[in-house]
Amino acid sequence: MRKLYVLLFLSAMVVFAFGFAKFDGKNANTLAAKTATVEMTSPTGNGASEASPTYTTVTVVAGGTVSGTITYAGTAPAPAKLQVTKDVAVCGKEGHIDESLVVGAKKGVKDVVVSIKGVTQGKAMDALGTSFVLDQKVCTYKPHVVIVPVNKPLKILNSDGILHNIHTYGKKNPAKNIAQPKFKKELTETFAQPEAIPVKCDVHGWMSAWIIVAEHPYYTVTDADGKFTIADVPAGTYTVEFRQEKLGTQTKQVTVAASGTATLDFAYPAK
Ligand SMILES: [Cu+2]
Repeated sequence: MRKLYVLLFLSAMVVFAFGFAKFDGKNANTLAAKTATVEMTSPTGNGASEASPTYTTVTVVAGGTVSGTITYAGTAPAPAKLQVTKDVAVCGKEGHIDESLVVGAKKGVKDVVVSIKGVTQGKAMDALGTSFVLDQKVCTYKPHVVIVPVNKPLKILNSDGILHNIHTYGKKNPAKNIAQPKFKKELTETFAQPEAIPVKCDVHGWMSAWIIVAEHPYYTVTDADGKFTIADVPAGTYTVEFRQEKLGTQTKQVTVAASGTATLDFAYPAK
């Protein structure tokens, strides 16, 4: 009799397992979408409203493109030269400039973070890349602005063979203050909340960078000519945010047609 019970129990397990596997395979997208909806609307009242909105990957059919140029409407001063006051043998191999505002020959503004606000579904996060690196090289952060998705590892490299110190000043993410001695070529950090986080080195006061923690893949940074492109945008009307550390944050509306390209140029007023 007892054997019979065991047999029945095992049979039930097998049926359940197969049933679940089938459901899981066929309805994975539906399940993920439902879970996302529940999480976003759940009135838990325990601080969940501050959590990053859930992003769901879907197949973007006939996605459009937003592209444009961010300029400075005025004559920008040449970036200030920074004085190397420590570890000159390594840090002085190249000249250093203040990268907090870099305006190109045609007034294009470099390193403006461009993002589409409030996107909850669309292309895969991999559109931002699969490897995210902030290098410390000749005592400069490269790049000056790095985008990393939430909870994805950011590799922090020390290419200089001297002591650097990563000091992040997040408000939503815990601040980090990590010594990276010369033998520590690589360390990895993750960030759980979307935020623009200033980074400084306590050893070399002139070193400065930004880590942009992205909750969805519709983020980019302008190139040296101030140009940007964001592709595979589902058709619709969006608010696009421009963020520059010295010039501030601005938003603009844009409507993206299916398979279309919307041009969105913006000029920061002269300061
Ligand atoms: Cu340093």
